[in-house]
Amino acid sequence: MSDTPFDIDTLSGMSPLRQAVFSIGSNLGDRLEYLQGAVKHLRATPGLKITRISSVYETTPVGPIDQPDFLNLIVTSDSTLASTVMLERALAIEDAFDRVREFSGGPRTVDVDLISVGQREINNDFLTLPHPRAHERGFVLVPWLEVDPEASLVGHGRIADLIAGVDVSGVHRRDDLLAQ
Ligand code: PH2
Ligand code: MG
Ligand code: MG
Repeated sequence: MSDTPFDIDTLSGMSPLRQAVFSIGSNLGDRLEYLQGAVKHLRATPGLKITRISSVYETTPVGPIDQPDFLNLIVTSDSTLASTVMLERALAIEDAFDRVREFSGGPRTVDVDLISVGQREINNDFLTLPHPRAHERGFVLVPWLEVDPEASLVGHGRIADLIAGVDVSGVHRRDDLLAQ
């Protein structure tokens, strides 16, 4: 064991400082509690510093499955972690909340999605960046625009422009709820 504050594994896993964006959603159980818990775990992640947390939004489920409404929010961060490490962290946070998910796209206690990492474009079996559906999802774009009006999604353009082509009628800000 080293007596320095950094161990060699952490150092060798470092990447340049980049903005990493996460989307968090819940539509089962105490939805706000799950969002808050996921934010807390992201905040406790070494090598990742949260920069903004959006308002909480009540959102109509997107996709073919009939399921309860979601609460969604966006977290932006500055991170030196490799993208795969951030994805593993997101999955570990889901596990920490005993995520329930019967089938893909169905209801879940908590979903932590890695939306984008700087200008990185990746497509492999484990990870696709940017998230392949982020550009067409109001529940991602609306909260993201709120915290970063100048944001853009690599390969797709400015968030502000993407929103113009997306149905955002099911995305409602819940000013009575807060997850920090
Ligand atoms: N997540 C999905 C599918 N549909 N709809 C909303 N409104 N919010 C989500 O987070 C969401 C969804 C799959 O991850
Ligand atoms: Mg998802
Ligand atoms: Mg997911």
